[in-house]
Amino acid sequence: MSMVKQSADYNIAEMSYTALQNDITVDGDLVDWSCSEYIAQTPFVPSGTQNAAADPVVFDEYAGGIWNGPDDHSIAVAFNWNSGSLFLGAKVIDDTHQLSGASGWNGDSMQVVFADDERTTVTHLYNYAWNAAAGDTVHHHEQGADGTEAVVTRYEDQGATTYEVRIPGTAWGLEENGVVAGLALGIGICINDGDTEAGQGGQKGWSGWGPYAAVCESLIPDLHHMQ
Ligand SMILES: [Ca+2]
Ligand SMILES: [Ca+2]
Ligand SMILES: [Ca+2]
Repeated sequence: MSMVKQSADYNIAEMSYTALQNDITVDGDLVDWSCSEYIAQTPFVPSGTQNAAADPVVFDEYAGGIWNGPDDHSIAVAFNWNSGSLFLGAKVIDDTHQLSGASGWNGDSMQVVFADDERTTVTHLYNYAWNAAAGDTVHHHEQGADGTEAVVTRYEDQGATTYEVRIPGTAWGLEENGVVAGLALGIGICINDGDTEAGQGGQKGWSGWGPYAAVCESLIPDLHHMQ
């Protein structure tokens, strides 16, 4: 099992990840991810408030958002699979939890985009968030099959939020328990931050792994490759 990380001089096209085969319980407790390699704070070209010629960042401020450093927002993401499912796990360090309504993107939330292995066609767009007011996890299946499971948990005392998501292999047209080693797909993860300080509510910036594929789905080359 291995993961190819970006080179020191940062080439976005080199980023790929080989997921571990592992059974994950979708319950908000990341203890079952302990053997997984996490991708954390990967740089990306910003365009929320800058242009594509800007240096890569680990957080892109947007719409007046201000990033105060890792305690404000920082992420680690991992992937596992078993015969029935692809699993996504994320831990987000975040000083305050804020979500506007029951949105899947306007505030603290995770947006996931999948594409085909050639990274030319978006196949799935899924958004998840913790809706504290309702005491429930938001599932927003924007594109692709329904039937994903997600638990988003806010640990207020730790200033942290976890995301655990199960996407059934049937969402890719595979048979029940038809996921096998060697399958590959394109993936982008965008994790948004909104905060409770004045003027910081809603989608005020993001980090992620190829986040522009999720925020702006026309930027397919931003997607990474996973098998
Ligand atoms: Ca778990
Ligand atoms: Ca924050
Ligand atoms: Ca937040």
